[in-house]
Amino acid sequence: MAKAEDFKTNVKPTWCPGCGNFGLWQSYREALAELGLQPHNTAMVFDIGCCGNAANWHKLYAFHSLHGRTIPVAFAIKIANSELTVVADSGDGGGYGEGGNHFLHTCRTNIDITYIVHNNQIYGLTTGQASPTTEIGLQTKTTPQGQLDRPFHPLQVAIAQGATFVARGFTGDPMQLKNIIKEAIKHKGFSLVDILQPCITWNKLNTFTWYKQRVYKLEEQNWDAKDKEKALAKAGEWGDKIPTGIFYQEQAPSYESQLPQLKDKTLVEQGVQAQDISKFLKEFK
Ligand SMILES: Cc1ncc(C[n+]2csc(CCOP(=O)(O)OP(=O)(O)O)c2C)c(N)n1
Ligand code: SF4
Ligand SMILES: [Mg+2]
Repeated sequence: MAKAEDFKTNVKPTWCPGCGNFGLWQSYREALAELGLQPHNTAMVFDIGCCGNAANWHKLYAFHSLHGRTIPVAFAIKIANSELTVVADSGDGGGYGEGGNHFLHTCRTNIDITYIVHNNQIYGLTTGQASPTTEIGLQTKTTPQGQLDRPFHPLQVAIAQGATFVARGFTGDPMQLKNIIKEAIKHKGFSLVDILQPCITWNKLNTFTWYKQRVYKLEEQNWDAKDKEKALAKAGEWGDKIPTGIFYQEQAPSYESQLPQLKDKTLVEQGVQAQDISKFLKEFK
């Protein structure tokens, strides 16, 4: 049985002291251990960003991909070896901006991967530009007069696009966060966990205190996560009150479980054989 510490390398994190990412890192390790996972049967794909640097301090199959491209890599890993637990890990910039198209369309597939997004409402690593989730009015390096665009609502988008598990956590509540991550990984299908992760250096509005004053837990409100219409409305709640927890969950066959090519064996177990493609090439003559 792996312990939480078994998922940790001895590389020291370079995050700013006090960054919300520390809480998430801890919740991750505990969730993986409590699910009985092992470093050799868990793959995590990281984006480029402060969040993505965690590729260096997670001991498992860690892949540091390109900005906005965690989902396609995670998708491919799952198709190649459907027995692995696969997690894609991104920031709000990479996940909802550069990788927005992957996000939109993967919600529709129900591939069994978990998508964790560190939502600090800012481009952190590149020193504080506005991201898709930046609040209207926030002054950043790219919006010196204040952000004009309306923020992207990842949970509403995911529900509308057909995602079968949609949740929000907060790094200031590591216990709830761990439990959400566990449920997301256990879920058979595409799961989104958007995480409120304060960037203490570049986002001076959405601080720990700002979130603490607003967040409340759905599980304390007798929430029915099967009601899609209510989930869609609840996912739009943002302001004086910000709900956290599992907004929506439905059971449906996962993408890879419906592929006839994977019915008997995973792709990696099938080996590579030479195929005669001359018949197809003749069509182009
Ligand atoms: C295609 C591409 N565009 C832009 C960049 C530059 N870049 C690297 S990290 C980053 C910001 C990352 O922000 P986010 O995804 O929110 O992660 P955070 O650093 O906040 O955790 C940007 C713009 C890049 N590496 N590749
Ligand atoms: S810049 Fe922000 S997100 Fe990046 S490590 Fe520092 S506090 Fe964390
Ligand atoms: Mg960010």
